[in-house]
Amino acid sequence: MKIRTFVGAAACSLAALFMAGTASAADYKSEYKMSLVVGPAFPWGKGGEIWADLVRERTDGRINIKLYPGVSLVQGDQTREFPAIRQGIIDMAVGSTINWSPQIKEMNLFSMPFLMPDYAAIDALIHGKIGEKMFEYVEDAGVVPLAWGENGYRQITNSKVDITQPEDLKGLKLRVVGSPLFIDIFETLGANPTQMSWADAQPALATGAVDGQENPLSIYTASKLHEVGQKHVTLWNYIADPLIFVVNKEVWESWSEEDQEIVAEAARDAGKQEIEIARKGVTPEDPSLLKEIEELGVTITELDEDQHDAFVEATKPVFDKWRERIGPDLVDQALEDIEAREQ
Ligand code: X2X
Repeated sequence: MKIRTFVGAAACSLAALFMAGTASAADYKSEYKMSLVVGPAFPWGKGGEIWADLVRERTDGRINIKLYPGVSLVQGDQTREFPAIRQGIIDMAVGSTINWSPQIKEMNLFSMPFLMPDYAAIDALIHGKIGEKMFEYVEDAGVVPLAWGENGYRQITNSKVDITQPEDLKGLKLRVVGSPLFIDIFETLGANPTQMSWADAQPALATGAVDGQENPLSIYTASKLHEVGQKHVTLWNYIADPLIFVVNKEVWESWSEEDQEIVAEAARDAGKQEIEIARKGVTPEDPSLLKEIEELGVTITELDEDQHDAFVEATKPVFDKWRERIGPDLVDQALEDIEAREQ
């Protein structure tokens, strides 16, 4: 009797081992939760939706993903998204490098003022050595990175003045995102920045608690920021935040190799499409979105070279300070790769 129990138990644990190794269908959840700051009305959320749809189709429904925009799985606090992915509160995400910078300091690289002068520079970084390094940092933090996307060049908007020079920012109350680098940039420019989540930003703009904010124009239009007094837009291309498609590690390891490959390829396909959508209407070749914004009674200010250089000069102390914090080697590598980019 005793022997029989022992043999039975051994057979059971062998079976358990075997199951764990092959990721049987029984390990799959009926639904996987994808975190996003904004939903499919925005290029960013659209990218998440494309990824989820491709995965559902290509796995014949084995992997079924539900979108949670508004970072609702972390009560709207986007700076807590990355730890929640690590912990498994979130199964997968398409997240901005800005929002994960509090946990991975190297991600601040993309928020260095005036680092990336054009789209070719962004591409040189995300598809080059820097992109690989960033994926290593994500992996070291225990999360599986799969593909790049893009939120976009962040333009400054406000309810008071047409900004053409650093002095125009003096005393402006601005909502900024959750990395201290943004506080440094705007304090150096003489503004009065306050860090708050995107969820809190919109009511703060509507009530006039803050005068302005900075975000890509796709976020500006889809959120109808012209309706909350943001009638002055200045195109200064000071920062662009890439997006990263990721999966929680345990979830990843619970999938068969075949399904891992499907999810990874779908992320790359979705990322590529998302970047195209994010750049639509806001490039030198296709400025159609700018026209649409002007038709809403908004003033769009473009900087000439001297005006642009004045901002670069004014933010240089912040660049130098954060070069040390992020890691001089990483920043210098980025500068080198941008210098060598194909135009
Ligand atoms: O909060 C923002 O400004 C947003 C939506 O752009 C990010 O999540 C980085």
